Amino acid sequence: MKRNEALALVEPHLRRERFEHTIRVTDTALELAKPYEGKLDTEAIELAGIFHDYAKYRNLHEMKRWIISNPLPKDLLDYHHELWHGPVGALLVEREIGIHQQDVLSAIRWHTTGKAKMSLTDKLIFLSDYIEPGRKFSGVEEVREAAAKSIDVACWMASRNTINFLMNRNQKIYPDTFHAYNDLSNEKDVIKWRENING
Ligand code: DGI
Ligand code: FE
Ligand code: FE
Repeated sequence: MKRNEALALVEPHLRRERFEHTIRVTDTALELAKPYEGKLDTEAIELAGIFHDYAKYRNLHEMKRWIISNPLPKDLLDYHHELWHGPVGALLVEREIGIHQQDVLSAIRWHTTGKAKMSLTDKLIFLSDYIEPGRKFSGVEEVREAAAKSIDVACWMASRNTINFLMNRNQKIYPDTFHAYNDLSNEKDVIKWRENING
């Protein structure tokens, strides 16, 4: 599927600012993918970026029904509904758009929480969603700088910042959010970064 065709399919499902965010995420992911050209399917990255927030504005009752009636983890229902649009999005992108590529669906599915053992494509979408130029999170600049050197360190920081942010607001943390953080902590660049900081 070509970029413009994909954008035309997603646009009616998103508000203007979300559509613009979608384009920035896609372009950030393609930029971060450049050093891996040849090892990565850039069309998969592009499609995952374009469709990552496909289900963002779906009706909550409808999303709940999708989770109940499909093979998705039921514990999602015990957590904030903000976490539903990734897994439900992957399902709907497959059914409604007809994209069956597992690497695309996986990156969409895990883009909010992350998970242990993310693929490089999963990581690039997860990270680009966090650092795209429109994001103003506190600490985002440090993550942008890290991304230029190590995708793993930058993903680890994004997941650390999200956990800190949520805990400071007394929110529950979905297990896969912690799994992403712990798993990334074992990557060699992250081990090195932590050793430098902790002395
Ligand atoms: O859809 P976007 O706004 O582009 O970004 P996103 O898919 O990363 O969703 C962002 C929200 O999800 C953000 O407010 C943080 C929240 N989030 C991520 N992990 C967790 C979480 N919220 C809860 N309650 N628990 C989590 O584990
Ligand atoms: Fe999202
Ligand atoms: Fe997003």
